[in-house]
Amino acid sequence: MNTDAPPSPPGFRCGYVAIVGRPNVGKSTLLNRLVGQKLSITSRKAQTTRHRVMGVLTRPDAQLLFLDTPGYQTRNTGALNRVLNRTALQVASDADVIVLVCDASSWTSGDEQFARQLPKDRPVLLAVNKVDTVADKARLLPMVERANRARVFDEVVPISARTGKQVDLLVDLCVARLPEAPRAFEEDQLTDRSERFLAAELVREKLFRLLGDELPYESTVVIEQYEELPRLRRIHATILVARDAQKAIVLGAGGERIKRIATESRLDLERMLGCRVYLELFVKVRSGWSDTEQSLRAYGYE
Ligand SMILES: Nc1nc2c(ncn2[C@@H]2O[C@H](COP(=O)(O)OP(=O)(O)OP(=O)(O)O)[C@@H](O)[C@H]2O)c(=O)[nH]1
Ligand SMILES: [Mg+2]
Repeated sequence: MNTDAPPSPPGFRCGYVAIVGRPNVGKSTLLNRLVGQKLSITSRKAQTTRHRVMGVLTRPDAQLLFLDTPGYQTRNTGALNRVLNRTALQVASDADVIVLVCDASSWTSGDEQFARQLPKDRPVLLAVNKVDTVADKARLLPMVERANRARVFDEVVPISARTGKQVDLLVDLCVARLPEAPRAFEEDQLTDRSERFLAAELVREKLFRLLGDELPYESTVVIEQYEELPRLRRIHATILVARDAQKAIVLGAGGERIKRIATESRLDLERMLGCRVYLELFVKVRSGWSDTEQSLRAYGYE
């Protein structure tokens, strides 16, 4: 928090808004829409997000500190999954306002189970996302009724993170529930994450997007070297997998796939950083890196 910030106008509000929910409901897409820039990676696969990512939205009357979280999963029980679920609940319990995102197609037992675990003493807004995929909006009513049986939500807002529909309304409803406080970050600051972190995440996104169902769940990206030069970044990154067979999948026949991952990552990085990027990408096998919470911590999983 910045204690040197100039005084904010009277009545100014500032606080944390946790964005939580099951995997794949559109939390990261929503965060990016809220701040108007891609900060958090997205894909069709479950549990794309693995770290808390903050996005700052500053308005004349308020500063919202949105926290994107890993999707809360009830199926897998491994160490990585445990850590991701814990992050989601921890962020929710530290926030001033909680936005629970669900998919407009249905309210599932997974949503139900997660909703019941959220803190009882905090405002929870239900964002029913992907309404662009529902032609008959009357279908949302029975779903919202079911959701309200799990807990009483302070507000229910149908939104589309993809088109931006009603996202402004969601922001207004969050602002109304934030405490009065001066802003915590500079007006032009968008996130608390470093370029280096965002670079690793963009590579991981390509891995998630370019590998079909054979994507090894136990893969991650480590930045080995990150050199900031004028109008150029020189980055060495390693994709870590747990087994030799997974390495072969990531490399692809004749190294085709890793080449594509590298090219698409580089183009995205250049767009994000606004400068040229030189990216070298390696694949390494490190068996057991995701087996224990201790080794997960060594790779940046809190
Ligand atoms: N049609 C439609 N698709 C959406 C919308 N929001 C997100 N999606 C898609 O849903 C998929 C999952 O989006 P993400 O933002 O990665 O979901 P997430 O909740 O962050 O997922 P995890 O990080 O895995 O928990 C992506 O293919 C998005 O493009 C929406 O409003 N409408
Ligand atoms: Mg996500």
